[in-house]
Amino acid sequence: MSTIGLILLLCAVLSGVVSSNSQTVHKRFEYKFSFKPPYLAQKDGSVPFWEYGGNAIASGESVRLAPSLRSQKGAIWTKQPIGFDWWEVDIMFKVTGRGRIGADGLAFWYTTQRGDYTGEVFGSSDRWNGLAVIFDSFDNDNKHNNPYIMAMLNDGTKNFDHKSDGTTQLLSGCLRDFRNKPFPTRARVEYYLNTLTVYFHNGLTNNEADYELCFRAENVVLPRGGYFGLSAATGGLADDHDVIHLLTSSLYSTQQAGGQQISNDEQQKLSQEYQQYQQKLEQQKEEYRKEHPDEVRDKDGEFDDWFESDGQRELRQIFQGLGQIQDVMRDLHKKVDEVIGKQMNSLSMLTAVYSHSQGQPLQPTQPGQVPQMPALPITRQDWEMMATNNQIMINTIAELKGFMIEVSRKSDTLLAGGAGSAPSPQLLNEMRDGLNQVKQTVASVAQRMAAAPPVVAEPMCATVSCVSTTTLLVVVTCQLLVMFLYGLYKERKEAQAKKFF
Ligand SMILES: [Ca+2]
Ligand SMILES: [Ca+2]
Repeated sequence: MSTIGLILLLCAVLSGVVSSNSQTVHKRFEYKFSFKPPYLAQKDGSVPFWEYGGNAIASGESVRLAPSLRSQKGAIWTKQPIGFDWWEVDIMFKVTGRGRIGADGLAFWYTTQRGDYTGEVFGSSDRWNGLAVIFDSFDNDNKHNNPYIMAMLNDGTKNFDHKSDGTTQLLSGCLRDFRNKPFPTRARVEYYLNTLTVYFHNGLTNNEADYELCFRAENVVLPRGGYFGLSAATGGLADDHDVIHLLTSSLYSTQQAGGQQISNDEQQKLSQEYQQYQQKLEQQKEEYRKEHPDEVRDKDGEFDDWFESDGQRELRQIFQGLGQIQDVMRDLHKKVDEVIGKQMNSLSMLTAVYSHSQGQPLQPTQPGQVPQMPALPITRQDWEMMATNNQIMINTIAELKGFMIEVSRKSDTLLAGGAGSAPSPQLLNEMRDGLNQVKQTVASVAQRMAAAPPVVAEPMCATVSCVSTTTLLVVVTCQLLVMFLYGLYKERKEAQAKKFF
C-alpha cells in the first residue's frame, strides 16, 4: 500500500473514532469509499481504492469525468463493494461551460455491478440494478425544466428514457441549476433505514450550512453490496464535469455502533503510526524537491496566487457581499417563519374562543382531526388586574348612587320648601302692613260715607268716588292676593340663592 493511501487510512480511522454522536445515528468516515484533495490522484495518476476509465482524468485536485469536448464519456468506480447497509455520500462537483446551455450531465451510482465506460446513460451503463442520482443539464424534452436533479431506481430491466429526460421513470427530484456557480456545488445523498434523502448546495456560497432539501423518498430498498460510482457525458454541447471530492460515511444506529468502538491501546498505536507516516511523507517531499529543482522554483511562483487582479478582487467582494446578504436573508426567513407560526397559533386560539362564545361547536380544521380548545394565554397577573378594575368600577358606581340620592333628596326639600313652608316674619310684616293699609282705606271710606247727609247723597256722587262696596272689596282682595304671591316668589328666590352661594 502506498504511503498516501496509508495516511488516508489512518486519518479515516482516527476520524471514525471521533464519530458524530447525534441522537441515534452514528457516522463513520469510510476512507476506502472516498477521495478528496490534496493528493487525490497519485504520481502514476491512480486514485487509491478507485478505478476510472473512458475520458476521465484524475489530478491531485479533482477528477474530470468528462471534459468540455463533444461526445465524451467517463466514470470512476469503487474497487470494493460496499459492506454496510446505511450510508451518506457527500459529492462536491463543478459543471462549467462557456455555453448558456450545457450537456449532458453527471450521475452518482449505487449499483450491484460497475457500469461500462461506454454506456449510454450519462457515461455509464443502462439497465442498471440499483440507484442513480442524475444531474441532467440538457433539456431533451424541451419542457424548460433543466438542469434537473433526480433519482431513479432500476432493477436491471428498464432503459433510461432520454427523450423525456426520465420524467415518467424518476423516483423523485428537484429543479436546481448546478452549472457555472462561483463555488463548487454539492450534493449529499443519504440512505438510512430505507429512506433516501438528497440535499443540494447551490454553490452561491461556500457556507457549509447552505444545504437544502432536494427530496426525500421512503420505503426505498436497494440491493446489498453495491458499488459507488460517478460518471458524466457530453453530447453536441459540452461542459467540464469535475468532481472535487466524494466522502462516504457509514451510518449506524446506537446499538450497531456499540460494537464499533476501538480500544485505547489500538487508538494510541494508530496515532503513532500516523506520526511515523507523516514524517516519511515530509522526507519524500524534501527528496522530490531536491530531484526537481525547476518545479521547486515553480512552487515559489505559486506566491503569485497570493495576489489578485482588480477584476478578481471585485468579483470576490461581490461574492462576499452576496454571501452576507444571503446570511441575513436566511436569518430573516427563520424569524419570519417563527412570527408566522406564532400568528397562526394566536389566530386559531381567537377563532376557537370566538366560536365558543357564540355557542357554536368547535369545527375541526381538517377532516379526521379532533377539535381542541386551546388554552387561553391569560396569566394569573391578568386575572388579578381584571378583578381590581372590577372593584374600582363597583366603588365608582356606589359613589355615583350616593350622589344621586343626595341630589334627589335636596330637590325634594326644595320642592317641599316652595310648596308648604311657613312664610317668613318679613313677609308676614309686609302682609300686615298691606292689610293695615287696606283697613285704613276702608275705615276712611266708611267714615266719609257715614259723615255725608243722606239727601245730598245722590248729588255727592259727582264730587266723590262712585264705586260700590262690592267693587271695592274685589279690588282689595286682588291686591292682597298679588302681594301674597309676590311674597312667596321672593321667599323661594332667596332660599335658592342661599343654597347655591
Ligand atoms: Ca437530458
Ligand atoms: Ca427536460
